[in-house]
Amino acid sequence: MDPKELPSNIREDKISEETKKLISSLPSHIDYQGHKLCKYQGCWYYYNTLQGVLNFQRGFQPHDTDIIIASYPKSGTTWLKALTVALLERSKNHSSDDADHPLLYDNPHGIIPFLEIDMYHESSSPNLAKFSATPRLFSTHMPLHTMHKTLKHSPCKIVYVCRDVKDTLISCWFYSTAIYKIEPTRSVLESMFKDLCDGTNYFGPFWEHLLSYWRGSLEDPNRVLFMRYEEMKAEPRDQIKRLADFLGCPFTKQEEESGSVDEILDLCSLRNLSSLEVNKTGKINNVDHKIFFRKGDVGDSKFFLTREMENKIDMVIQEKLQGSGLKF
Ligand code: PAP
Repeated sequence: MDPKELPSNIREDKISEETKKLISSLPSHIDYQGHKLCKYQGCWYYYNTLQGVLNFQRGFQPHDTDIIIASYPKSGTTWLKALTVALLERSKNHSSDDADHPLLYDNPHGIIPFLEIDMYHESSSPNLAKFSATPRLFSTHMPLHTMHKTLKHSPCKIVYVCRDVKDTLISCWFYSTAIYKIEPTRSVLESMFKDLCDGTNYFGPFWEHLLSYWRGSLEDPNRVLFMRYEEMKAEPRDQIKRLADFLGCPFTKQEEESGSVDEILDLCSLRNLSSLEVNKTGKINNVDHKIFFRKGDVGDSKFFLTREMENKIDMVIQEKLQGSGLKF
């Protein structure tokens, strides 16, 4: 595959001489497609992503009202972004059936870009003119500790969504093979499974990722909201109200009575978003929008992982999360 057809975050064409030097001193790993990763501040990145992380750390100036949507990849980011946009659009008097609603014209990832992947991947001082409205909405797959220094004195809000890691593995298997335009074979799955368990995958180890936000949410629950994909699926009304409360835009009694909660859930449903023209045909960073929408089922992994694979992941989770209070 021509490297230019790859998403830019996987490539290694944006790294500075200084970053090259840094990379030569870091632990390294190669993924199943031969792409190189390195471990920086406890987390594995493809080289261009590392450059984006460094640029972010150097240049990002948080505003008090910023909102950052954070996640480990394939945990429900697209859904959470859509819900956040829809909740905040209410203050602009946009109801979910307005013809000019932003979700009808752009993919949630286009509306809320990733800091390290989209915004800071080329420079530590990107043009933020597009972000003049308040609150500014950003997203990230970086672990919380990597943003610690940059956000230390900021009261900005962070919403983290996590998901059963077995389901994220299967979701990632289908997503990454779709990007590379290869078959989702067993041998690819086995290789991704090994990297996941060894903690050597992109944005891994997953347990460090989960724990950084889990601890952050315990230390400062007004600043970090910890959500779960499975709870959002099981009790969507309660979870969207929880999100609205945290973001400081709770539903009024009148809104609840007029069905506004369900309208937003319908607008942001996988079925609805994936049926929109913009998500059937558009692209972001060389990735077809439609690849972000697949099944969205809880427990899908049981159809693809062997019992041994499930047991191994469960064992790793149990061992690594022990004593943290975080359970799956
Ligand atoms: P990202 O890390 O690339 O941003 P992310 O959105 O976190 O991906 O995860 C994609 C998963 O969320 C997919 O799960 P699956 O592969 O198991 O099906 C995708 O189907 C699911 N998803 C996307 N949009 C929605 C939605 N509106 N509601 C529920 N699940 C969704």
